[in-house]
Amino acid sequence: MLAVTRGSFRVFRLLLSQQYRRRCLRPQNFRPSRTLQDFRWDRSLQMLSSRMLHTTTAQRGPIVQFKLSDIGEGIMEVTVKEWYVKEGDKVSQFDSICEVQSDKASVTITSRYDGVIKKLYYDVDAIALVGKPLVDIETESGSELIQEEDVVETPAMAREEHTHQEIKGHKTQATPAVRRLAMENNIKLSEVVGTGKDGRILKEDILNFLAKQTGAILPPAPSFQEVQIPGPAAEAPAAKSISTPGTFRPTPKPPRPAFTATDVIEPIKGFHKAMVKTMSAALKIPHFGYCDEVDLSRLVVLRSELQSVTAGRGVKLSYMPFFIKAASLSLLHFPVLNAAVDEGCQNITYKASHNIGLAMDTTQGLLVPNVKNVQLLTVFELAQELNRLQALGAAGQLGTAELSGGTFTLSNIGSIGGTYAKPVILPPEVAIGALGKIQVLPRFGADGQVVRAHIMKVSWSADHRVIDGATMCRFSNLWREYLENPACMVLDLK
Ligand code: CAO
Repeated sequence: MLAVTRGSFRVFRLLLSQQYRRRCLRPQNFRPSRTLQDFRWDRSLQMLSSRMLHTTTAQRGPIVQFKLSDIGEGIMEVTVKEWYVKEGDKVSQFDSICEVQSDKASVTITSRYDGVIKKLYYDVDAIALVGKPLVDIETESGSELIQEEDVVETPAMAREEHTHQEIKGHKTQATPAVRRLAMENNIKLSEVVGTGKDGRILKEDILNFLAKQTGAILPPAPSFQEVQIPGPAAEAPAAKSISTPGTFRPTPKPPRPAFTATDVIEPIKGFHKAMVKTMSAALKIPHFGYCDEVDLSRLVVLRSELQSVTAGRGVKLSYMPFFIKAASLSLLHFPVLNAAVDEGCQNITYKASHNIGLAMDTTQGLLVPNVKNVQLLTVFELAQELNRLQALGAAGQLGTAELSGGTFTLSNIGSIGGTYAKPVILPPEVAIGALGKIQVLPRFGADGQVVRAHIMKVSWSADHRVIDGATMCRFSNLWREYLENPACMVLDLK
């Protein structure tokens, strides 16, 4: 089961990591070969005819037929996931028109024009083809200027400014002024958490983002509170004096049972289609499985002591920063586990950075953002970064920067409630660990007495073509030792 589910976030991570080229929708009459002079002449004619027809067409401009342009990566078709407009709706520039999904990413199409939607070419869930019309917009008479930008060969920067397809799994709402501010500061909107209505990105959000990037000191993470994942974790007081392992996120309401009289067949598309491909690729890897249990009793005490400290600094401290840091410290001794192999397994690259991915249950489903350069971070910095990633995940705004470049993965299935798992490696990585829930169980203490111990099962998978069982086992032992004796981590922390 985990193997199948695991595939979904592998797909997101692997495929979203590929850099999309941003493209714009072009009106049907777009002719790249036309010069600026041609255009000015055309425009004079348009203005002249507009004046001549003043009484009948004063408020209306031409109907522009948008085609779905090439969005790269060899994508020839997309699924229309949602229309944000209907025929007859007024739209302004940058208003979202629809969400389409390829087998590699979701793309929000936004309007290039002020005008009225005249025709939608597809129903929801229909397949839209690249190069074919998507929507007709009757432009307003003042929209000639915008057409000019379509027709004139624009330099790369200007083209970027007028990008109307945005790669992300989430509809980003922001005014043109905010988009401009983001662009001028080289900020991707997909990486900004919007705090306005329905997640709209406000000017303050851009400024906050910028301040964080430049290291300016901000009040303790106020925006994090606003997008925190709901549930016990979010509601619990930040500085809990006792720790209660097993406080899991609430089980979501089970879907209503569905009874159908006949079998239902539906095509596999979008992310699921990509999951099929990536799962098939991953299963070519000979997986070596190794399981152990870790006694986290000392870590449970340590975390509960540190929780109030980090809370005072505006950061929530879970167990993940320790698991991740212990993994990084252990990877220093076993670099072959932080490696990548090429197709056909001809070469192995030992990665310098420990970019440790973590499976995350987000509003978009399972995603695997990674924490970059864990080898350089303190446990506190890791917690901070995890808070940021969780906030982005909760807001559906994890971007390519967070989702790409991972070198090793941990999947905390225990935070949902699982104990054991059989994780599937995310190619081209070579190892992955799945963490079970921390349970209070009886174990024998040093003097032979039965004691209450906080036990967590860990299940590793390694690519057996390049990693042998003994290496995996030694790595796991070292990782376990760090976690069972967290004070030892202090010795090895940079
Ligand atoms: N056992 C017991 N308790 C756990 C736990 C575990 N394995 N993992 C987390 N918890 C506790 C946390 O300590 C926290 O408790 P407190 O409120 O006392 O601090 C609470 O559960 C909620 O933690 P969290 O989920 O907010 O934070 P986290 O850093 O532990 O986990 C993340 C972060 C991203 C791993 C988690 O939010 C998440 O998305 N988990 C699901 C991952 C997933 O779906 N994996 C399955 C992939 S297989 O297809």
